[in-house]
Amino acid sequence: RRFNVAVVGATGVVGEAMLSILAARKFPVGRLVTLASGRSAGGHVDFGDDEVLVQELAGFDPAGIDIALFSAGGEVSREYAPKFAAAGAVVIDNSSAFRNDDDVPLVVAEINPEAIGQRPRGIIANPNCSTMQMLVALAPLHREAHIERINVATYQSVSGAGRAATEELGRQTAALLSFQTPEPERFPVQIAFNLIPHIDEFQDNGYTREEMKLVWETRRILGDDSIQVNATAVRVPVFYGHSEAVAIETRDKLSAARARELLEAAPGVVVVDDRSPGGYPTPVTHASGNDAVYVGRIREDISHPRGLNLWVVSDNIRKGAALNAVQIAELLVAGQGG
Ligand code: A2P
Ligand code: 11C
Repeated sequence: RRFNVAVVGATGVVGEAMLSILAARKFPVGRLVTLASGRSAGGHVDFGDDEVLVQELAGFDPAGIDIALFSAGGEVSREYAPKFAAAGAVVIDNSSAFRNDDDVPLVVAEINPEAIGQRPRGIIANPNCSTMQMLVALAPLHREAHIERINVATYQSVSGAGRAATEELGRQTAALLSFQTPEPERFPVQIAFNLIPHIDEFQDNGYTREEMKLVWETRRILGDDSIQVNATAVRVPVFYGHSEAVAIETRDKLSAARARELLEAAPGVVVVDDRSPGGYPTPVTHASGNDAVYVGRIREDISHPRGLNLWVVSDNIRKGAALNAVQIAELLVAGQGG
């Protein structure tokens, strides 16, 4: 059987990756519909060797669509995902619109695939990229030793903020190297040759929303409200690939050697941990354009008896967004989770 698939936000960085991953993994696509705003309707996007016409989302009739992959921002999802679901599609939504709703499963393919079966609203949420890669690495450690607390600092690439932000890093870098002073546009301050400790909106408690997503989403995906998460999310001048310095405290002692063993056996994880120059993953040398979550710098915390440190790097557009959405679609067509 083949499935009629809609990609909403098909011209964006995540939409483009969804199309390329659907084609590369030979997803059984029947009709493919690529949707975006009126700004890019009439243009074309690549799907394997084909070019597909981009249509405007507003006014599109979703009847007959089996699976809709949404990545056009929260507002678009809030308005259109329920309409696609009402027309019979299963919506896999990459925005943050429904992630905290109890009746919308929040799924990482390697961790809680069974959750896709409980989707009363016809919507499945794809986690935020920074949570996704962290939990692909931490879930096997949690199962073994029970994580009580996570301290994480993220180093997030500009592609997480979309195509325009990615272009801004390129433009600013070129301008600064030509002795010009560019005005910031998408980012609040200069991102080239800089770091910005601010992603998404500030909350009343002083954390940003990106930091709180690491708290909320971790608890939902691991199904454990007792896990404490303390996060600092930072934007860095890297194009593709988020990195995270993760420090966990476990209930049961977990040695670095055992953690390494668990991670080497974990689905979706590649351990790169040679303790030598270059023997660790970085966004450019390992993550960018690849599917895995790379883990290195595995070491016991010298300041805590049951603490462990990890360095986790992954392509935020692939495993962090598009790949996981396609993996969920594959679980659906394989009939797993009903
Ligand atoms: P468009 O190209 O027409 O602006 P990115 O995260 O890389 O910026 O991509 C965002 C994606 O979401 C793009 O495909 C963009 O389409 C799409 N998008 C943004 N706003 C809307 C909207 N109101 N309706 C449909 N698609 C939208
Ligand atoms: C970033 N994590 O890197 C964000 C992008 O909740 O889906 C994704 C925001 C979200 O900027």
